[in-house]
Amino acid sequence: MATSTEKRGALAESYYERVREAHLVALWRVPETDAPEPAPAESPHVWRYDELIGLLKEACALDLGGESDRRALNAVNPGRLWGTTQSMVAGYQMVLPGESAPAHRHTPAAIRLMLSGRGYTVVEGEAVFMEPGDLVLTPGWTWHDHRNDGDETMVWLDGLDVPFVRGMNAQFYEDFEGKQLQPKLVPDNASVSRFGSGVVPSDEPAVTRHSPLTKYPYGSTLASLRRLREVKGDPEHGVSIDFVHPLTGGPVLPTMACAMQLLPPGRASQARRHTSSTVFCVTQGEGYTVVNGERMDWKHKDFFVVPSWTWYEHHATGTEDVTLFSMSDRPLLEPFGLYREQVR
Ligand code: GTQ
Ligand code: FE2
Repeated sequence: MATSTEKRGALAESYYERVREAHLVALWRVPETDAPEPAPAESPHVWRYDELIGLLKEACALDLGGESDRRALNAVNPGRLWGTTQSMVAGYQMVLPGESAPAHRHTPAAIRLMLSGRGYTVVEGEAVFMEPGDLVLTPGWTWHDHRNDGDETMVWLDGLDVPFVRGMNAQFYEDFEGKQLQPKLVPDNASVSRFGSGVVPSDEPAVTRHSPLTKYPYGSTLASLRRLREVKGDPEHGVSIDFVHPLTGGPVLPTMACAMQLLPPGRASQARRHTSSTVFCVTQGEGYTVVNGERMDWKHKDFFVVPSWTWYEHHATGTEDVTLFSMSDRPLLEPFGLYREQVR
């Protein structure tokens, strides 16, 4: 009896050995294939502005960062080896007065959320001026360089879809000829003049995959949120707006959607979870987010991650309205019927 069990065990072991050698795996040994719901590897986490700024200033003092031309610290999710979520990387970038970062382009798309100082990014020949709270797009494969001609240090949040693009083996990168700044080819802020007021020029028929509007200024974002709050009669859970492609109404980038919500002090957003993962950045005020029952405190300019399929709700504390910027990978899920959302 015992011998036959032993014999069967030995045969099974030899069987699995040969299955492995044939570069196969038995479905009945991969429980993940039938996982009933997402179990993301990444964890919720907050990156604090004050702490990271200290580290960026140290990089300036030590003259580090020249290797990459861009002084950015990218957030590594505690549950991952690399990347802030499975699809996105976020982090702060610092450009000192008089500094610039040479022009280059890459297939990963990027957003910048300006946090401190002012200056500009040139995107495909258009100088796009940035002030705190402004959202600026660098769509995939567009030439971009960053310049600080002023006397204040510029700091912004970078958000890129690098983990997704690399995961699909579709990353390409190029330096601009001679690693120079690119020439300005159109008037400054040209895309804002064209598309920035809720109207579109009648003779702009070509619809690009990404929004043709390069900048979404914080002043108009905040004004829209305040108007929306008024028409909704000061709603209990605050208000939220999506940044959209002016010609399609869709997300600003094919791989990343951006939004901004406003929560008055003492108010909280509805608890929700969805299959997209999200990076939030605090553009105003202070508060905390309850993620899977745990409280994460945050204040102005901090950013944090809420992984896929994880319950969360934001609370505004303090005396000022909270505005929370968010970027998510929802556009990567929706076309395939993979986006799901629940509200408690
Ligand atoms: O500023 O162009 O954080 O290309 C990572 C890659 C920023 C940038 C990052 C980039 C940039
Ligand atoms: Fe770049």
